[in-house]
Formats: sequence, structure tokens, C-alpha cells
Amino acid sequence: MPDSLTIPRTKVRPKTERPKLHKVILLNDDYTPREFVVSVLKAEFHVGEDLAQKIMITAHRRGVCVVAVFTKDVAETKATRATEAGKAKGYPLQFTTEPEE
Ligand code: TYC
Repeated sequence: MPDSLTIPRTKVRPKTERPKLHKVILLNDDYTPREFVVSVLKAEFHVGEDLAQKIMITAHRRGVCVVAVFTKDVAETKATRATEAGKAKGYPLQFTTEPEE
């Protein structure tokens, strides 16, 4: 009997690498008003009022807070846009990114 009838063919399944996700991190500062931080979080990251408040207060108390994770490009674009929103109002508000472990 030919092998093709007795041996199941091993499926070839090429590994598809998952793109590494990057964290957007909110940094505390002494000057940006709390309400402004909350408004930027809502506008740029589409979080609701309650979560925006929690993220802001965590950064305020601990110095930093992870806002969300995205692919590298999206994380960098959002961090830049959110930082620019503060700069446009004269605030030193900063968002950075870092790759997830
Ligand atoms: N620390 C700021 C203040 O007391 C508020 C603030 C919170 C600023 C979080 C930045 O990421 C931040 N007005």
C-alpha cells in the first residue's frame, strides 16, 4: 500500500509571530490640571470618565500609570498626539511608550 494512503500528512503551519505590544505610559507632573489630563485620556484613548479619573489619579500618586497597550506604531502615535495636546495648552504633560515584556 502506498504511504500516501497510510501515513497522515503532517500539516505545515508556518509560525505567525504576534507583533509585540507597546504600553502607553502617562507621567505625572506638577502643573497640568487634573481635569485636563482626564479630558486628554477620554479624547485620545476613548476611555470613559471613571477610568480616565482612575488612570490620572494613579499617575498623580505613583508618578506613572499604564494607559493601554497597542502595536508599536499606534502606541507611538497616540503618545505623541496626547503629549502634543498638552503642549498646545502650554502644559508639560507627557506620555511615553515602552515595549511589553
Ligand atoms: N499632578 C497634577 C496636579 O496636581 C495632575 C496630574 C495628574 C498631572 C496626572 C499629570 O499624569 C498626570 N495638578
